[in-house]
Formats: sequence, C-alpha cells, structure tokens
Amino acid sequence: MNRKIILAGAQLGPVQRSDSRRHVVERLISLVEDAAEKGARWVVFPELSLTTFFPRYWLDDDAEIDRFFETEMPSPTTSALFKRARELEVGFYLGYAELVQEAGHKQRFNTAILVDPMGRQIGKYRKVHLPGHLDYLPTAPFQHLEKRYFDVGDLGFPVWNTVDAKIGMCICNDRRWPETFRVMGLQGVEIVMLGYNTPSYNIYHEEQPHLRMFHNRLSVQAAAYQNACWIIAVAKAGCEDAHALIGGSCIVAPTGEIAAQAMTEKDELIVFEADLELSSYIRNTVFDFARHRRPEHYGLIVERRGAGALLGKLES
Ligand code: CDV
Repeated sequence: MNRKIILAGAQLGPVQRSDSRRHVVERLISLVEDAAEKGARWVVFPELSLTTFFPRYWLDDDAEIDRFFETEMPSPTTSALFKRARELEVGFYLGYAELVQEAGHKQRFNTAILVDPMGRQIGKYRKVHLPGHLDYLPTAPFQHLEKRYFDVGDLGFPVWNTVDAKIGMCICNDRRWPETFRVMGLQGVEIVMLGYNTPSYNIYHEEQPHLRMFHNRLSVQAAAYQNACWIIAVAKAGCEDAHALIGGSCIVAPTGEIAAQAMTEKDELIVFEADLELSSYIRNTVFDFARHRRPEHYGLIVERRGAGALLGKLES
C-alpha cells in the first residue's frame, strides 16, 4: 500500500536584527503559497523563524530580551500566516521564542508549534537540548546564549496522530542527540519536523566550516534510518548581521538518503512526494524494536547524564 504525501521545507535566508516581524511573515506566507502550488500538505519553517538568531547577542535589559519573544500564538502579526495556510489547507511547523507566565512565574522557551492543514493548533514542543552558555564569553567570536535566554523545555518529545501521519518535532541542537529521535521512534513516529539555526563557526574550537554541514547531515541521516522515519530539517541560513549560518535544509527518507535539499542560503522551498510506507520494511526487519531492542541493557541511558556522573549531580 502506498501512502504518498507531499512534504515541504521552507528554508529562510537571513533575518536581520532590523527586519520587522511583519516583513518576515510576508516571506513565510509567500513560501506557504509556493508550497500549496506544489501540492504540499505540510511545510516546515526554521527554529526562531520570526527574528534574527538573537542568542548571539549579549542582552542585559529584560525588556529588550522580551521583544524577541511572542506572548501568544497566533499573535496579531502572525495571524495572517495562520489564515493563509488554512485557506490553502497546508499544515505547518513554526519555530519561535515563547514567553509565558506559568507556575506563577515568567518563563521563556525556544518553541515550535504544529498546525494541521485544517488550521488547528495541535501540538507544541519546547526545546530540550539547549546549547551554549549562561555567561558572557569574552574570548568567543560571538555569543551563544541559549542557556541564558531559555528555560529547558518541559513537554518531552510527544508524537501527534495527525490526519496524515504520526508527526513529532524537535529543534536544532536536539538533532545531535540520538535520544531525541529514539523517544519519538518508540511512539511510532513517521515524520519528524525540525528547524535549525547553526552558525558556520564553532565558538569553542577552531573547526573547519565544512564539518558543521557534515555533522548536521550525519545526525539527521542516521536518525531517519535508525528510527525508520522521514525527517524534514530546515535552516535559517546565510549572513545575519555579519554572522554566517549554514543552510543545507533537506528532506531525509527512512533509508537515510537525502530525498531533497536546498541549493541556496536564501528563502527556498524544497519539496518531496514521500511514501510513508517506505519505512515498513525497515520497521519490520532490522529495526523491529519490539523484537530486537534490549532495554534491560540500556539502564545507564536514563540513570546517568554523563560518563561517571549520576543523574542530578551535574550542573547545567
Ligand atoms: N541553535 C542551535 O541549537 N544551534 C546549535 C549550535 C550551537 C551548534 C546546533 O546544534 O546547531
């Protein structure tokens, strides 16, 4: 049996600090229209789609930090995107910075939501693996302050049973951690949607820029194969305020092969007609989890955070 569905990734070129949300939303709408014209049912936008990648800046003033965040979704500015996508019956993943008052205090998350082709907001994911640091790094060429600006996500890695497929979400650095995908794989995920902002340079180590793309691809291709799922991995790319971000958005098949990839570092739509049944032979043979996994030997994965360190004994 074929279960074919057209999937799309809407890579964004750079968003400058001076760009308005309204202008970014116009770009998103134009990509949704392009996706609809190509028959896509779902389109994935990047992590923190609505603004520049602000964790590169040291910001002291709370009000200035809050300006990068959304307090409701849809917000007055993004509602035009929700409306257009619903008219065109295109579902989407949107990454943004989320500011909430929960459990009696202010919390900030690096968030993605899932809106189905009927316009219903059916899922929310908050980034679990926050990279970077808390304090100002005077020797770094730029900052990566996700640990300062965001709380660790508190929603786990759920999978949503949508009208078309079982869909899961994660965000950027999450893709480097096999646990992210295995938790979704154990729920039978069929499509994982993922947005990213990956600087071309490593602030901790002189690393050749080509390795950034290699590690990106290595992570998503291995994860797709090992969990027999499709992955739509989508970048915000290009030069944001003189800071380079890798592109390389791609749609990966459950075989681990790249089915479609971006050629530019600009706004660019990639599409692929995916057969969701392609994963069946992998799920039923080499990665038939129920037959072959040996959880009785995996205890350390949940007992320890790092080599020799008991859970809870480490600083974040
Ligand atoms: N936005 C990110 O999570 N970026 C990280 C960088 C810091 C390496 C990433 O994993 O791509």
